[in-house]
Amino acid sequence: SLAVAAPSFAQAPLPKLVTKDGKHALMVDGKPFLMLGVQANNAANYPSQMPKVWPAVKAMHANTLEIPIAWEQIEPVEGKFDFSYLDLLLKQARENDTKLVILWFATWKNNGPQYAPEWVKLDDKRFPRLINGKGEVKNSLSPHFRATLEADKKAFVELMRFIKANDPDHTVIMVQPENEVGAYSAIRDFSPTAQKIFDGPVPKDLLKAMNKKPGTWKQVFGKDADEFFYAWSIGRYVDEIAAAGKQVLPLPMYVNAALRDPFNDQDPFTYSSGGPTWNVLDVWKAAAPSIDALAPDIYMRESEKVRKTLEQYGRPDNALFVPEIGSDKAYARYIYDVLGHQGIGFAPFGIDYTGYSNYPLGAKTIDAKAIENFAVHYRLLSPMAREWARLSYEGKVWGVGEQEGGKPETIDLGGRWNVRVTYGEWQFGSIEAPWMAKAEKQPDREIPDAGALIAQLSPNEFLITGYRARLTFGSAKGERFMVSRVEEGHFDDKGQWVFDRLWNGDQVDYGLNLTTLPQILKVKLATY
Ligand code: N0T
Repeated sequence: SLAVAAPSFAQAPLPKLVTKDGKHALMVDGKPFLMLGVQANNAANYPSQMPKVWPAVKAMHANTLEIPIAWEQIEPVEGKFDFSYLDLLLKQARENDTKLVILWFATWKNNGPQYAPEWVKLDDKRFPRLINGKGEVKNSLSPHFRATLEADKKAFVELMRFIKANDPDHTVIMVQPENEVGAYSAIRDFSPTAQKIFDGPVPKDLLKAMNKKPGTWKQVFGKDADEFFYAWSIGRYVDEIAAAGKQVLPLPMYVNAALRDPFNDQDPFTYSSGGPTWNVLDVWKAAAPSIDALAPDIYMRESEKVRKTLEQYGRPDNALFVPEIGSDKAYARYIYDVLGHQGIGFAPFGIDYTGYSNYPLGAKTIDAKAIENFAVHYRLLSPMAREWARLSYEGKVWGVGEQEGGKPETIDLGGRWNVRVTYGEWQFGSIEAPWMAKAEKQPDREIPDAGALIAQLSPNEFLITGYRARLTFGSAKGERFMVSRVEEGHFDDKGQWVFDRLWNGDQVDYGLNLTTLPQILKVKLATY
């Protein structure tokens, strides 16, 4: 056989979002990557703040930092670009062995153009704002004006050029064009320019995607017409910017969403209308083919709502990615739900020591204690992050965060086996057993903080880990079975499994109790 020498151009492979059989992986350095992220506060994007950011990234055991780059920062004067901050950020990220997600704060940052340069946000004539249904001019730029789109696109392309030229090893793994796009207190732009487009025909691509017959927006979409029109308009706008950036450097790009009520129809006047909320995901998919994922920013604490949101955004045609979630303890357990829904990444918002906190959305203060609420999970997961990402992409995985009240639940593991997850147990006995009635309750059970992960390794073999949860395997069909082998081990720094010991006796008699220690088990089931 011929031994062909590998070519010597050691170009690192480009990060990429891939999909196979409806499952997704974020490929980094050519292999599935699990992003254990943090997002820095909005105004953390200056050299003066970085010494307050990196220690928080370290304390979290995060592998990725999401951080803004503001349009006003790179193009303070039209046509004159300054990438000194990004240059420093790239160097420091490499020194800190941390990947980056760049957040492009430009035309829209939570509906407004606050991060656009003054030459944009103070020039109403050239860059018109929208007019809502009541005839009020709002502080949100309209997506219907070419000048705004061209200006934003030009700056974004410069940004991507800088990344391409200065990041050959792909420290930057994803880019988020804009931030929580859409408009508050307006369903769409009602300016004469917008109205004219609205009164025209629905574009063919959208008709096809939504399986609709031709007509005007009102005729085709009825009561949803205003919001669908706005979602389409913003989607096309963002898509053109993303596509131009990808021409330069095709990094994965996603759009983050300020959410609406996950269960009920909510008046779009009361949320960020036009953004990729669950009711317009198909509109966005058709409008923005250059966008790899539509991603929920989660600021709801109830597990019912969070789980519903994960179902809505984790689809065969949409990789689940949570680029923002609240920073207090009640949110930390959702890492397990996100991974259970084959999520590719997770990032609590506002994690740095710059002194800001967004309570009541998140924690009252961001300090070592607040960070530790998440770090316990990242410490557990980071040595196995690559392995988990591979199993999630190629195999079958499950995961649950503790629900309110520590409600137990049983997970079906594909037909033959199931596993019951219970909380608040001591390692010995069962809190449901009458003879345990006098035992004390487990401490620190007010805020749910537990969770469990399960991955199938072979038909009768599972990898499990988690935090403060008991896992009890069962036979779905009532077969006579036993847990025949429970191996505790860990992943070394190359991601190789290392055997530590077998669990047996007390360690297995009352289910498999995962505590606050980082424990990973390989469990074999057998019938007799
Ligand atoms: C987020 C963050 C930052 C249930 C808020 C959340 C970030 C942006 N917006 O700190 O501004 O840049 O993406 C909006 C949440 C709306 C309130 C939901 C109440």
